Amino acid sequence: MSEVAEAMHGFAEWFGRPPIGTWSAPGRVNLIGEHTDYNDGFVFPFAIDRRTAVALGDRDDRVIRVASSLAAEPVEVHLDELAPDAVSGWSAYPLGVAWALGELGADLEHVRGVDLYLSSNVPVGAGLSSSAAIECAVALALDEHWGLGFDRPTLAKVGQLAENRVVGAPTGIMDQSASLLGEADAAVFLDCRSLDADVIPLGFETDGLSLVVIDVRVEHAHASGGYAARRASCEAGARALGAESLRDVHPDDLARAEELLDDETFRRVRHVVTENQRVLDTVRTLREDGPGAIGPLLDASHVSMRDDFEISVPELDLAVETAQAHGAIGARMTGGGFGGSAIALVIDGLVPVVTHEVLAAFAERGYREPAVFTVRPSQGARRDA
Ligand code: GAF
Repeated sequence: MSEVAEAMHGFAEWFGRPPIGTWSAPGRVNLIGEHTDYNDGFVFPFAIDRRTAVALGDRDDRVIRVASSLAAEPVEVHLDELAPDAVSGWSAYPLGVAWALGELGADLEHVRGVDLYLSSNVPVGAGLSSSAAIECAVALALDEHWGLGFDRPTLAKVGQLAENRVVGAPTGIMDQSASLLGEADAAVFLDCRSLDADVIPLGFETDGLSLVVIDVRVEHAHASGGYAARRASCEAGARALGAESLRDVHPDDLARAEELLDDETFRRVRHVVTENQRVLDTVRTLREDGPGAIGPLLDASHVSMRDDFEISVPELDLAVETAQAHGAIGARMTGGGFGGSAIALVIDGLVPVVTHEVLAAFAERGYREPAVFTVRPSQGARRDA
């Protein structure tokens, strides 16, 4: 059953009536541009063919009730009591979105409550933004149902605000932008300072290329630890260099940065500065020479994350190195790091070889068996029924 059919079915089972509408939003793979979004930089992610669906029914009172295939019991909250600390656990994502809509200007005093049922086939903890998929599906559903009229860039901010303030993860705007703005066979080239977005055809299918995801099944959490520490280092680096953000530091400034900064902060800064340039180079290379030519930029991005930003783990390095050694055009870890997934751009015919070799390499090292599968650049959030 598709996630849309499952959401409609689950809704009817829990709430005893059919939903009045069903919306869905995808997870994402970031092709390149990691930890650049909260530095006002450039990213180049795409929406994937794994989605979260939300079925919605109206109510006569002002209660929001959410149920999910992933949770044993529904959670409910009165609209007058929505606040960042009033919700926790998995329901912080959908209920946080309802709160964030109000923060960004929606008049929630005159809307009625809703029942929501969520169903997803975006793997959780794989670094493919299952959280953004929930946020964006719910944001679009509530926006349309309540007639709020927010545009998609604003809905992306709603999802980010829910994640930052309600879930408590200091993340940027990339994942929600990919989930809301993505299109089939294309990636979203986003300037995270101006929020200008350009949807650029990838041409994977016409050029006979597949995007292989290797979920190394090492769990990460962006609400704690390394992610926030990296963000703090970037902000400290920008301050020390007298820049508003690392977006304003350019490759030519790195020699001066090396003199001014301690070694660790310098390497954090160098990653962001060179990664921004790699995003621009990837977009240009894609346009001029096609997707088969972007491999070296993906490879260089991984080295930078491994050595300078230090967000890779041995399992991600093994996935990348094995894919490269067996014919991948390019490979890198994707997402926030410390676990999650690696991606490899592979000629269609070599997918079975890369898959086999990655599984064999993990078995030989005694690592947990990774999940290896292909994803297709797909349409962003939409109403399905
Ligand atoms: C996570 C965050 F949610 C994004 O905002 C981004 O910073 C990414 O890590 C790293 O590029 O997915």
